[in-house]
Order: sequence, then structure tokens, then C-alpha cells
Amino acid sequence: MRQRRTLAGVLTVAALCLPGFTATADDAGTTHVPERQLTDVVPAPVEAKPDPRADFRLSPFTLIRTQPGSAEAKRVGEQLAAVLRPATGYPLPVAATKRSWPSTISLLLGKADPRIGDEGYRLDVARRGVTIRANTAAGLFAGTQTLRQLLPAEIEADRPQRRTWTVPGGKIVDYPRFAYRGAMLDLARHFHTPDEVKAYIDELAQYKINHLHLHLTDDQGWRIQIDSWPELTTTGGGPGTGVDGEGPGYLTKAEYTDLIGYAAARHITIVPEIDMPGHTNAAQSTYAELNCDGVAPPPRTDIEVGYSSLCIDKEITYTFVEDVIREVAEMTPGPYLHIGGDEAHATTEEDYQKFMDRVLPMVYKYGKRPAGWNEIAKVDPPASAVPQFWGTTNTNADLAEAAARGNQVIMSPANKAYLDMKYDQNTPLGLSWAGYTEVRDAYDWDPGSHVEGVGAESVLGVEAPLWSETLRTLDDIEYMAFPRLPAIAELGWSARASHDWESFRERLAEQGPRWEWRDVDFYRSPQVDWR
Ligand code: IFG
Repeated sequence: MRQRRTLAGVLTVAALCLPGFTATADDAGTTHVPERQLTDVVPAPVEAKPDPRADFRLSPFTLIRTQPGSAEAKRVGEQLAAVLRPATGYPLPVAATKRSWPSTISLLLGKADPRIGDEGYRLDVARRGVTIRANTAAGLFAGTQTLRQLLPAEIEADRPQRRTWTVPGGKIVDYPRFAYRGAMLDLARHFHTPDEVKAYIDELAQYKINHLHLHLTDDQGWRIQIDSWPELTTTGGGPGTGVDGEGPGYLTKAEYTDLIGYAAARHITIVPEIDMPGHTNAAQSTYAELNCDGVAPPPRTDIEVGYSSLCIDKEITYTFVEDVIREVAEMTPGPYLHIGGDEAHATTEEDYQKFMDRVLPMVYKYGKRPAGWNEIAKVDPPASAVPQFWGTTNTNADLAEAAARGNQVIMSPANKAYLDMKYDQNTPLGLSWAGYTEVRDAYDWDPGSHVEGVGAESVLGVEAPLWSETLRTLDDIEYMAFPRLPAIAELGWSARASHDWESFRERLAEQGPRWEWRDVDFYRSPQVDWR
């Protein structure tokens, strides 16, 4: 219906453009009800107190103000401006200044609620402006992800949209339940390019994921350049490598380092995985000397597992492993180095123990904290090693004993968190060995009590692995990851007390239009009433 252009209407529009004037009542005088509610955020914030009288409206005069003297805070401000400028068409200048102006988004460090720790934040939305306070830039960055979700979905457009940009008024205090909130991408079965990985990182950051585990080596392909063993990538990552021979592909050291920086700017730590002593056919088909009989097996492009093993009794095996660990550690600023350890069915228990007894100390020697799939729990690893649970049961004696010894566990149960599991029998991509996993399966479990004998105090966090046997493109990654990755992200971040499927599925439905604006090729699960 065409609005009558009354004088009052014109005056209201003019007033709206005045800096700092944020009408919460339209010309009919009713309270302006924003499309977004303060609680419409994934992951669910710890505390959210709406105040409908305090809606903030972004305007062409809005300034983004950051903590003076903090380059990191300034970067968060610039990143926020880069997100908000395209769809609003507003200049949104970023300034490091103590002065507060009408219509300001302030990103400030310190004097926030002591509960928020290193990654939490406090978000205050008022008519005159928005303030995000945190103890670190990571906390400010988390707060800006929440602010982004509080704006209408059109904010995700890449060109100006003619509409008002209202943020619902109120206060949020928010901080994560678990320190480690991860996703894993398998680059070995199918190589995904640095640009595809960066696009995935952009999506992960919006759900407060803070670790990306890269599965860099396996039977089908070796995907990380190692100077001391150069054939690993030129052959092991060369033409014809990967499932169905889809290769070539590997990360040069420069590309790996660039990915590290790209992730770090979004407060995501890269966790590299060199899988051993099993899942090693790419290395062994490249270097014959790595085989007990000195004969290189043929390259493999099928998806069988458990048939390969490094030669446990040959010294060159440990020279190889140490060279690889050293070079990967040197280019990885993050604290973790994942050594795999899964499905070593071609390695005897005794040899597995022998191998791990020699290799785990190498990880520490090069300054890293070892992680490994939960099979490493059986070798009685150092208490700081991190077993990653990928089982489909709720019991695992070795894991419970490791937890009792003080090991912290990453929870990735394959029948809940494996994003390569089909949604149902009609899903064109993915596998189904752990069963079908719909959105509710990914959401309705508790990492803090999932495995008997592994209580919340023994859980470092959660991770959603995406194995790439059946994936080829970024669309494939997005189809399998969305909408289940946000479910795992909420389990990692939100308070257990707020865990509620009905609330989550409502909030997830609000994410749909945002994914559409961003061309995220998500699965429209029948369990969600998509907008
Ligand atoms: N298990 C294997 C992966 C991958 C996966 C596919 C682990 C730890 C099945 N190991 O998961 O290499 O093939 O769902």
C-alpha cells in the first residue's frame, strides 16, 4: 500500500537522518518492532535482556569507534565495517578515539563483566549506539558476529538494499562453555583449494568456531609441502591423487602460511594433522624406502581404510616422521599438532605402542601439544595429549582411563558430529557407516556427558569433522556442513542450561535467509520451518 507522503512522514524521515536520533516509534506512534529479536542468535548467548525501547538504527552518520591504542581492536572494527558497508551503502568510518558521538558502534577493551574470560563479550544496544566490551580482540570479534546476526538478513547482501537497519535494544553478556570449538576439513581424499578453505573459514567464524583442523595426509593424497621429502607433494599430491583420481592438489608452505594468517585474523587456530602410523599409502607409494620390504605399493584412489602402516622397525621411518613433524611444527603457530593414529589395523598393538612411544615425544620436542584420534588413549599418552573421540557408542574404557589420568578430550562422535554422514537415505553426498544424521541428531547430545567416565571437566571441546571422500566443490562442503555445523557450534559455545531443540530450530530458520544472501548452498532439512 503506498504510504501517504504527509508532512509528518517527511519530517520523521528527515529526523531519522539526524545523527543519534533513532526513532523507535514510526509516524503512527506505535513502538517500532524490529524483525530481529535480541535472542535470535546462533550460538545462543548466555544472557540476553531485551529492551524494546532501546532499538538502535544504523544511519549514514554511524561511526565505528575502537579502543585507542589497540591495532587488534581497530582490525575488528575494519572487519565489521567491511561486513556492514556493502548492504547499507553507509560510509561507516572506523576511528580509534575516546570520544563517543551520537550513533556510534564502540568496540572497547577491558572493564567488561569478569565472567566473560578471554573469548566472551558484553553487548549493549541503546538508541544512541551500540557498545561491545571484551577483554581481548577475540571477544570483540565474537561480539561483532552477534551484532551481525542482530541486523536484518539483507545485511548479507553485497550491494545496497533500500531499508532501515534496526538492531533490537537490550543487553547481552556472553562467553563460551568450551575452549575448543572446531571444524575439520579433509584435504587428503579430495583437495580443496585455499580459496575454498577461506570461504569455509568465513562461515565458521560467524558461529564462533575457533579451531580448524586440516586433515593433510592420508592413503589417497599428501597435501602439505615438506622440503626434506619433496616427492610427497609432487607425487603424493600430484596428478591422479585423491579419491577417483581427482587430484592433483597440495598446499605449498606459502599457501599453508597464508591460510594460517587468514584464519588467525578471524580468531581461528589451524590444527594440522599428519595421520600415522596408518592412512599412509600416499607417502609409502611415493618413497619405497618407507616400506618394510622396500617396495612402493601402488597409489590408491578407492575409499578403503586400515590397510596401510609405516614400517615400525625401520629407523628411516622415524627420520621421516621427525622431518615431517619438525617442518609442520615450524610453520604452525598454533599449540596443537594432530598425529592421527586412527584405524591402524595393519599395525600390531605392540608396534603401535612402540611407534607412539617414539613419536609423541617428537611433537613435544618441536614445541607442540599432540592430538590424535581416540586410539592414542590406549598407549597411555602424556596427560597433555588430546584424544579426539570419534566413536559411535557412549562408552570407551581407554578414553575414560585417559580422562581419569587428566587427558582433555575433543568430542566428535561420528553418529552426531561427522558432517560427511548423509542426512537421510536420499542425500546424494556423504557416507552412512555411522548412520544417518539429521540436524536434530547433531544438536541433541551433550559433549559434557556423552561418554561414560568423561565428564565436562575432561572435555576440551567439540569438533565437526567433514571427510571428503564424496565431496568435490565448495557447494558440497556447504551442503553437508549447513545446517549441522551451527548445531555443533552451539554445543561448543552455549550454556547447557539453554540447550533446547525448539529454540534452536527457530533460530536456525532465521539463518536460512542469511545463507541465501551469501549463496551458502545449505540443506533445507524438513526438521526446520525455513523462512
Ligand atoms: N573413518 C576414518 C576417516 C574417514 C571417515 C569417513 C576417522 C578418524 C571414516 N577415520 O574417522 O579417515 O574415512 O567417515
